[in-house]
Amino acid sequence: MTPLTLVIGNKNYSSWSLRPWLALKQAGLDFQEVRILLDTPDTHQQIRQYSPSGRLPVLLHDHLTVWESLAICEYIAENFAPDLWPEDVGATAIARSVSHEMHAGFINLRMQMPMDCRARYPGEGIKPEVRTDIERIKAIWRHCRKTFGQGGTFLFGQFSIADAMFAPVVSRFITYDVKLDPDEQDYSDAIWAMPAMEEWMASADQESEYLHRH
Ligand SMILES: N[C@@H](CCC(=O)N[C@@H](CS)C(=O)NCC(=O)O)C(=O)O
Repeated sequence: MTPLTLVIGNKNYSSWSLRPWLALKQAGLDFQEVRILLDTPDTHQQIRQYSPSGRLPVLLHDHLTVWESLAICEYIAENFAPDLWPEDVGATAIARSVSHEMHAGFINLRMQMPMDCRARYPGEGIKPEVRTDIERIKAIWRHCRKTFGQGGTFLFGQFSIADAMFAPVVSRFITYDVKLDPDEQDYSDAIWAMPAMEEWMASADQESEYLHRH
């Protein structure tokens, strides 16, 4: 198979990079990782070498360059790992709906509670508009777990792209100490306990760059 390369940002901060990285790991695919440091004087120039949008992550495969985290996850599923979506067509439709909702939305949460895996800022960032985002995310988790989650510990039972899309939110909820009800906590724990998440967090711990985002 032609090698896959995923170009990502700093693991501590790049929530968009985590999503396809997790999908590749869960699919058991070998891939090379190229890491570009965010917020340096030549970040933009370096990203532009790979990414037509000037954003990370980017997947390089064969002659193709695929950008946008969700499009990369879709490419991985279509070409190598169809079980990254649920088997059932209806469940897949909802998994896609919540994945797109995450990809396109929750701007307040993303602005006020940026991913910072190593840090702990309990209670910071919880403004009313962020609370609205949090409540919607928790409702999605509860609905998916209750309706589709019987076959495992993830939103649709087995791991899917929907879980990859929400994994950075789990990290944010830990950093900012967002209180969860028991069902929500069980889901958060399931994501946090994934060996691939542990691997990402361990690498984030090793990174020495510090971006001042607060
Ligand atoms: N919608 C994009 C968002 C990508 C994005 O914003 N990436 C950030 C890193 S997490 C980035 O490339 N920032 C580069 C910069 O701001 O110079 C996706 O889903 O991939």
